[in-house]
Amino acid sequence: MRRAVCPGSFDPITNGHLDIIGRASKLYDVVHVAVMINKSKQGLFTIDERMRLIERVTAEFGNVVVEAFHGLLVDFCKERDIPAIVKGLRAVSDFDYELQMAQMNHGLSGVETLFVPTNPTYSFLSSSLVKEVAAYGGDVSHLVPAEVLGELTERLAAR
Ligand code: COD
Repeated sequence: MRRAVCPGSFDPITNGHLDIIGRASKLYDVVHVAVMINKSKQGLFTIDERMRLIERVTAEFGNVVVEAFHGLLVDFCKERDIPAIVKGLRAVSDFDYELQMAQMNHGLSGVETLFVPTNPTYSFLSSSLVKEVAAYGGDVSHLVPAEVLGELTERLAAR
C-alpha cells in the first residue's frame, strides 16, 4: 500500500491545500493529512474543528485519512510507515525553506519529500491571507471550500 502525508496547520484548509491533497490522492493509495498541533500559537479554529472541516471537504477523494500530530513530522511518518511527504510549492520564496525541511527530514529518517507545483489559480493563497481578507469583509468565496466559508464567516462575526 503506497502511503504519503500532506502536513500543515490548515487554519483553515483552503482551495490551495485541497488541490494538493486531491492531486496526491491520485498518486497514492492512502493520503494522511497531518494537522500540526502548535501549543504556542492559538489558531482561529481548534485542531478538532480543522480536522472536521478537512474530513468533510476531502471525503470525495475516498482515500484520505485526517490525523493530528505534535512533535516531529518524521516521527509521525515512522509510526505509520509513511515513506513520502507531499508538499505544494507556491513560489521561489516557498522553495528555500521547503528545501531545508526536505533535506533535514531526509537526513533524520530517510523520508522523501515530493513537491507538487501549485495550481496557478492558488499561487498567492495562504490561510493567513484568507483570514485577513475575510476579517475585513473581503470576498474569499473563491478561495476556500463552501463548508469552510460558512464556518469562517460565523467565527469572524462572533469575535
Ligand atoms: N498552493 C499549494 N500548496 C499550498 C498552498 C497553496 N496555495 N497553501 C499551502 N500549501 C501547502 C504547502 O505544501 C504547505 O507546506 C502545506 O500546504 C501546509 O501549509 P500551512 O500553511 O497550512 O501549514 P504550515 O506551513 O504552517 O505547515 C508547516 C509544517 C507543519 C508542515 C511544518 O512546520 C512541520 O513539518 N512541522 C512539524 C515539526 C517538524 O517536524 N519540524 C522539523 C521540520 S524539518
